[in-house]
Amino acid sequence: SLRKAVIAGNWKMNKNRAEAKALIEEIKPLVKDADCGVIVCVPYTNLETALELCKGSNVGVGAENCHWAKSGAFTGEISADMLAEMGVEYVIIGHSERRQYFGETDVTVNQRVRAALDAGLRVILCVGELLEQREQGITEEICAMQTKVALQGVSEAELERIIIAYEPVWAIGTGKTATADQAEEVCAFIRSVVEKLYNKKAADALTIQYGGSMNAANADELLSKKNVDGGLIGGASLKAPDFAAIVKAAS
Ligand code: 3PY
Repeated sequence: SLRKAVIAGNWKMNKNRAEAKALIEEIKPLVKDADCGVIVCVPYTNLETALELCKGSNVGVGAENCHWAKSGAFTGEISADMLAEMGVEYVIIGHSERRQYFGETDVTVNQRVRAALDAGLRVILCVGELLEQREQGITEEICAMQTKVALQGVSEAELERIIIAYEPVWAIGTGKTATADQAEEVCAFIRSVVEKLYNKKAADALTIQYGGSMNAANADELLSKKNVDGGLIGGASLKAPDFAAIVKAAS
């Protein structure tokens, strides 16, 4: 890739506090010389622990979602301002599990992206097609629509705080990985969508990750592609040696 890669772990709903502490303590020395960005996105309950342990290191800390309102009667939700105030730097928005199980739509994804940017956060924005959509031949239409709606009202300057993660839904938690060519094809397509929305310079500077069962065994090939600028890592981010191997592949 032409751009510096970013490897981000998406822990999902895993790890209690003690486990989080142990995992981060194991990850830190393994990735300290990484020549790529390294981020761990952890459950809300582990953010304070992660921030404390990652302070002064090359490991950034992210949350896995945020609400779009600044505050209010939204029982159970966490605002972008609350995350920023803690010192959190990144937030994943629009992961397919949120779209599938929690009613997330392109519109609410856009609202959350706006809130995160307004709070000063950096966003890992997830887009990707379902298996039936790929089979119907509408992968590009779906990814273009998700990207365009999510970026509505986002300025070129703000785009610098966004990473897009292309995550084909059929490759998430299934153990199925897109081939490197499939990943490259869609990441390049998403970059072309961003170029049309903004310009070539902005599109060339944008980090576009692949996500969906990226692991220590397949990372090298996926990351060798010129439009794949890193990965959003599910299961393999829960084991320090595996996560570190992916970081090494990206360095
Ligand atoms: C996966 O690899 O399963 C992911 O969902 C990464 O976000």
